[in-house]
Amino acid sequence: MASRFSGACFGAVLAVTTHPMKLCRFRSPHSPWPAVGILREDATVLDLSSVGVVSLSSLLEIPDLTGRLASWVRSSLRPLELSAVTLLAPVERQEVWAAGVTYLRSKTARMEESDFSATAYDRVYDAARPEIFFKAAGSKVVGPGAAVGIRADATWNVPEPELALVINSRGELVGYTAGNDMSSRDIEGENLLYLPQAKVYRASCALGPCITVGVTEAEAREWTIAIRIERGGETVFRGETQASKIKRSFGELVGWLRRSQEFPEGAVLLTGTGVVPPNEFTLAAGDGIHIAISGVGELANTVAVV
Ligand code: DO4
Ligand code: MG
Repeated sequence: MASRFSGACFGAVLAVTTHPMKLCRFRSPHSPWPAVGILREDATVLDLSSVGVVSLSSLLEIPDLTGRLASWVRSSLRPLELSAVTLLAPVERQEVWAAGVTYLRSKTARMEESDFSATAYDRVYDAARPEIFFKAAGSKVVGPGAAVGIRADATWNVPEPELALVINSRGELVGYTAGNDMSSRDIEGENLLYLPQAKVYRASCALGPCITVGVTEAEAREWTIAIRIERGGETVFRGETQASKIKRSFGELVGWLRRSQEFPEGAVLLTGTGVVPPNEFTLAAGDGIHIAISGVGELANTVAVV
């Protein structure tokens, strides 16, 4: 059964359907070009290039997306084994933005790390306008299995596991993926004006492994966001939160993102972190980061100094 409705909130149009499906970008030995596919529970991928899908961003513009995907699933597309393809970040030329201090845990952690900017975090948590910052050009985003970066000039580095909202050019919230908003806490804590340097550098953003479509905001808010960090075969940090703890609605966040600007290719919006490792923890080269969002899947990356 598919239920569908749309509504406007802060200028954002939210299109929601039931019928979750997972979309991915991948490279296969059959083509030199990245392709878009449907990732299935049986660990196979349906290559949508055979039905004329040339890009993820154009696919996300289709009005009855889940209906169209269902019809392609019913047609006899040849499945590829997941093990035979390489998953790529599910983003093309879309800009990636990030909301911050959307969980109480994030506000508390930022206030601890900084002296004179503590009140800024305190205020933005309760302010009408959320913190939203530019995170990455789509072309710079790291995909599943690749290395995320820690800055060579930073001493306190952490991953930020976040639910990411995927919107199309009309501002419709069409899907969800898992994201890592890598951050240098020493740089951010030294002075709030250094935030772009703490957040935007080589390989500072990872997304994947897929985009789940056909899920309402209410359903996505029931998801769990978990992280595990491995070092030398041992788990050195594990944490978990719930998307329901995000203070603002997704419509509100998307609405603020779209104020006075357009996204002709669509955009991705990270929704903030609710898991912060203890203050004495910092990432090291070679660590493994596993971010799992129920409803999306696991995004796994290694860490490299960049
Ligand atoms: O204000 C600093 C960044 C906040 C952030 O990235 C988060 O809360 O996830
Ligand atoms: Mg963040």
